[in-house]
Amino acid sequence: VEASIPEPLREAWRKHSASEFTTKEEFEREFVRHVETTLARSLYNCDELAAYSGTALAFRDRLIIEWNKTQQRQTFTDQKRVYYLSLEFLMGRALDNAMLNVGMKDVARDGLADLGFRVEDAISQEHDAALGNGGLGRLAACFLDSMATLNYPAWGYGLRYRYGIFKQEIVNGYQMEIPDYWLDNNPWEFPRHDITVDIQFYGHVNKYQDEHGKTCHSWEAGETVQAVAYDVPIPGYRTKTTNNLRLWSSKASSGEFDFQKFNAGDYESAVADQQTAETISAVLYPNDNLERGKELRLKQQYFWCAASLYDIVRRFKKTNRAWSEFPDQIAIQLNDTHPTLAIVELQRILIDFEGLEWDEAWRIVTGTFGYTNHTVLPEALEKWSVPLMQNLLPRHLQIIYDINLFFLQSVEKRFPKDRDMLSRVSIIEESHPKMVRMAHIAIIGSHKVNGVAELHSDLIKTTIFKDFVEIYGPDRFTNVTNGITPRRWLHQANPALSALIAEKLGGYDFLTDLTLLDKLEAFVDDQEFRKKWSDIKANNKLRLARLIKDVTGYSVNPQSLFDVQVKRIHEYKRQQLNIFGVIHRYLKLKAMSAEERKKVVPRVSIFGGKAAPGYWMAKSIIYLINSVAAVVNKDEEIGDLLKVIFIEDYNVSKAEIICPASDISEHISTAGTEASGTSNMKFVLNGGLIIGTCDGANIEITREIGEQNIFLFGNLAEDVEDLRHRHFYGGFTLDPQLKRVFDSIKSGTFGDASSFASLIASIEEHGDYYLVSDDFNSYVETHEMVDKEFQNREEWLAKSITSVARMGFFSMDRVTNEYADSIWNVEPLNVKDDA
Ligand code: CR1
Repeated sequence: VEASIPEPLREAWRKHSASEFTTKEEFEREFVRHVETTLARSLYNCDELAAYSGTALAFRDRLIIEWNKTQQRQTFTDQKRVYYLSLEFLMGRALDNAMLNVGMKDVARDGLADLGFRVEDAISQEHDAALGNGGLGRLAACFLDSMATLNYPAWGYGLRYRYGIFKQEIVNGYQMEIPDYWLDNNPWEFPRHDITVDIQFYGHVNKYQDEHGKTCHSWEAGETVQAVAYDVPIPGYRTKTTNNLRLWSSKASSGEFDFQKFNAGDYESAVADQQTAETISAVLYPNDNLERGKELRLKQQYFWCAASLYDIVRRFKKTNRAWSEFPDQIAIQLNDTHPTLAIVELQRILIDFEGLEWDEAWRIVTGTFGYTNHTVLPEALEKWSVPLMQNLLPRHLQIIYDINLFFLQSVEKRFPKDRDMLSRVSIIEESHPKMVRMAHIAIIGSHKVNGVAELHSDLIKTTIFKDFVEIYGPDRFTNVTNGITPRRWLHQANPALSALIAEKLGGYDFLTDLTLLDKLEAFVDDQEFRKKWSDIKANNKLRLARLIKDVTGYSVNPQSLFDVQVKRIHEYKRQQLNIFGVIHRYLKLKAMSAEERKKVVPRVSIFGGKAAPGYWMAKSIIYLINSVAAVVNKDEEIGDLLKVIFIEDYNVSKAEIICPASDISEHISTAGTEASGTSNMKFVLNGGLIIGTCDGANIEITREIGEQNIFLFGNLAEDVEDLRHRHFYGGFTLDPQLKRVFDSIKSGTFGDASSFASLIASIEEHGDYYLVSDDFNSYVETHEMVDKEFQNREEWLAKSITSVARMGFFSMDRVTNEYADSIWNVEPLNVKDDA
């Protein structure tokens, strides 16, 4: 249907086309208009939440005007586009980001002040958009910011979960999960009730011959669910580009619901069906680095992949290009294996609906997709059982078998008689039941596979995907080390530091070219600059101390060394190593004389992070941290020398307060297990030093900032296998200091010892898979060095400034450009000022 207005009538449109506020008065007018009309409030009942909403709506109007223009521009120039498929987008709050990216925060601050509000209070009313678990989801959000900032024609595609990651409450030391219903008062999404796709499930496949005698397949659905698009505008920083994040919501398909059961008088079950359909997009699976093979999760994946591909293909078909041009026009990036079904779906569209031959279709598919691997942990690698897939997606399973057949035939030719190789690389694992290995489809169906930091990219080539390197050669595999957006993680989270840097560098250009930070090194010895730098850190620590007081009730001394570990709770991330280290410190303090204690650097050990609800060991770690906190924090003999804090419900908006306030942060995974880590970058960019293992991006951070500026400890990835072996076959004794820690736990110092028995047993008795004992001594000694060096405040400051100056490499913009050059082959769209 042509919905475009004919040319003679367009004049009236153009005359009245929406315009953007630019002055304080105009902002105020928009704000009051929205409060009075959109919100139906008045100056007599405008609270802070309404002030937030009024401000957000005024900014939303601006974004949507730019969004419209951007979409028109991108359609008009018809360049190659990028589609970033991610099951998680951990966006956090949008208002502050919109204000800063648009460059109107000061206007809003002044306007709100005239109307009786503080901009900070309005901002803090916003509920985080938390459609993700951890680093993988946050990386997707940083991508969106960067792609818009750099003017790439790029869309994100995801699911519109009704419930984001659960809200964590700590009750008597235990984690409790509260549903996160985040959609009330969310002004940032635009429902597109006209953009819907019917998605099939179950049913069977019909095989038939067409009029030319060709064998065809049609999938007769057993069930249909409707996908409805919701669009979220993504503003770039200081650019006219506002890109789109399209999230799909599930709904009963109208044909299904309305008439069949309803007319049969079965109203209740008709409504129940509707609810079943809606469960598909109801909830984000709360696991980080763990897959559990649940049917609903597979349904989510197919629902989202099928809807997104339908949308992408529809847009492509409007251009009337030949199918062979598809990979020249479209790059699709798979954020981990979660969207792997998109590969199968595109092949299905091309052969079942568009009538292409297999080989031609497959060339298009592999030319289009790129796959990013984010983990080598075996428990996180996705596998779906064949019977499950057969039942839910019968046609897809056939296509997967065909992909596998052609692939294995080609492998067999090159490696004749290597049956082991064939079974290792097969898409199908010959277990009971048989399993579909999603990573294998992702590799076979993509032209590039990348890891997210150098060590990790090397590891996937030499371990989990070794055979594929032999088959395809090393060129299919590449590395793109992760980054972070400096807009949110410096400018927004740490406005004072950003302003100080801007003052020295003569403006904010470093926010779009982070390598400019290197000019800061010239000021390392500038006394006045140092003083300001250190005052900013002190203020950020005060801000965190207030947050700590608010959420835990504990008062901490902001002069103490703030030692932070915030991230998902996981055995491989080793929060247990940290809390055992804290107990060791406590025991040492208790054994000291009053005289000795005077020389001690006071410390606050700060933890935060969620455990997957079904991850018992992670929950025990949280309980241990809180149990230690309960004992240590009220020990008057110890006082300020040691405080232990668990900040509940760690999320993006809390990270924005925590990252700028650390003196030291912990990135202490067992070597070889943390693919990259990205909070390590956030902490260093905000002037904190880090203690870490030689793992993930810690290694490249060290290379950039210099090893004198980081506290590295522990065994290397190359030694992990041998060490694990030793735990089982003798030659291993528990670290004696760790043993003392265990003894004190077992004696009941921190409450009922049985609560911590399995945690200790995993180390003492079950092989210490994460090598806590092996690294304990080196960890403790390194912390002693931290204490010592922190006392030399001038030296510490110099390290802090030097490190920030050398962090340019970790900008998400470098990451985005690398993907664009080496994987997507796309160019930014040139945005003219008058466009
Ligand atoms: C990794 O564990 C990495 C992020 C983003 C995570 C973390 O080290 O920084 O990805 N992996 O690349 C993950 O969630 C499912 O895998």
